Amino acid sequence: MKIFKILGLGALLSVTLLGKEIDVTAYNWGYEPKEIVLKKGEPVKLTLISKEGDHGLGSKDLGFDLEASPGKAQSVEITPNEVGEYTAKCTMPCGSGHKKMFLKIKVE
Ligand SMILES: [Cu+2]
Repeated sequence: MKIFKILGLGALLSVTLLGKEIDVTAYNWGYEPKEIVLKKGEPVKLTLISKEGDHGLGSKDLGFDLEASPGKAQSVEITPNEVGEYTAKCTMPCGSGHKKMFLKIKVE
């Protein structure tokens, strides 16, 4: 019983201190996952990781622009303020599939 309480407290603390974290992995040419869901008013740390090549991930509406290359990830903390469906795109010309790189971001 005691252990469960401690675990519960630990989970609560990490959520309070760190907030939500989402990793997005870019490859030639797309993102994994293809869609993420955020909560309105809830801060989230978004990290872009690249598995191959240089890629970006940006959304003007949500106010971020990340760039990553293998071994060099980049993070940003955002707090979406409006419910809706957004599309983030690759912001770095990265080759023939560049224009097909989209990530759907749903804010609930
Ligand atoms: Cu690109």
